[in-house]
Amino acid sequence: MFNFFKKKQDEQDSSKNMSNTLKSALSKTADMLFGDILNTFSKDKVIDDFELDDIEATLIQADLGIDLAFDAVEKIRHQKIKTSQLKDFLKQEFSNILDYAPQNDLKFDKDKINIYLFAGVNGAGKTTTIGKLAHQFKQKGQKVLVVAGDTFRAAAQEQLDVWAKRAGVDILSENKADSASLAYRSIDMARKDNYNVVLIDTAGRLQNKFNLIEELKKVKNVIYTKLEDDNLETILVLDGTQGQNGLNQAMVFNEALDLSALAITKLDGSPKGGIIFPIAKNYHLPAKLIGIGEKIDDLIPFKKEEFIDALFS
Ligand SMILES: Nc1nc2c(ncn2[C@@H]2O[C@H](COP(=O)(O)OP(=O)(O)O)[C@@H](O)[C@H]2O)c(=O)[nH]1
Ligand SMILES: [Mg+2]
Repeated sequence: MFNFFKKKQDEQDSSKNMSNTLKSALSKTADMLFGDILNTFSKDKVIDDFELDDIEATLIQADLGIDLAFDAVEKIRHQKIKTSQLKDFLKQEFSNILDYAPQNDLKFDKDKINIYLFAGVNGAGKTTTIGKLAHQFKQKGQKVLVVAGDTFRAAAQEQLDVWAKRAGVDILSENKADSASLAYRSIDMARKDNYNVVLIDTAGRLQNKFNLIEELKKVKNVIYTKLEDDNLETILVLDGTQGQNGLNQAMVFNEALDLSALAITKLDGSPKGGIIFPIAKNYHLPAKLIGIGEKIDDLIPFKKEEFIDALFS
């Protein structure tokens, strides 16, 4: 289904197909939330306590987290929301929650060197997301360098190499280098060879939290010392199937990197897209990219209205 849409997609009709693709990708989250909640009411009446408990449980199950679910249910109770008003109420409520995070696109300035530093636990989808994004930038005519900063596993570097070839972009990769020195050299290389997009991969061994944080801080500091402008995006990649674990990961990586964006992956296979809401509320961290499959085209920009519409369609 995704492929069918994609094959027909071109620049002109991409926005329409984008929302179809998003709807398909979010259908599991939407079904869980609203298949359950909204389809259980037959007649229009004020929502009762019993139903409020159901709504709260459903919101928690969809990974909104206990606090947001509780807040929403309390508002429904106090405002005596009727069953016919519930969908619009929740839509507005969800939209408001996302406003805790600044809603803007991925930073990009064609006249600068744009650095994108990716962090996240192993398996979250960092390398894949970098490959997809490299492809998108390349398609738009940018000169792209990917940096194999996950230096602990040879396989991780090889995997990025495969993506670089697929996207037709250059790679900076070196055995046994540390990620901070690679990041340092990547910026020199970008200046010298006129790359304007640099995508940096990193390791994600959360088991050794202290070392991981120190290493990431070092990478970020190196980048800061080399760049004059605010053209760095620090992106947390979260596996959308992991639900509430994402909150803890946001805390750890935010401490290390003062994150500026969220990429949420695997929403094609997950009823858990709801995690972006508590992350927006607690960390003011905006979702900017959504992974909806394993292929090179399966990455779409996050747009608040589209996301909410897809969730409530
Ligand atoms: N279905 C699906 N799989 C994904 C997506 N993004 C990544 N993956 C898969 O998740 C696995 C781990 O991804 P990888 O990029 O290696 O994660 P990393 O360890 O964070 O670099 C791979 O098998 C990817 O193909 C996505 O958006 N959807
Ligand atoms: Mg990787």
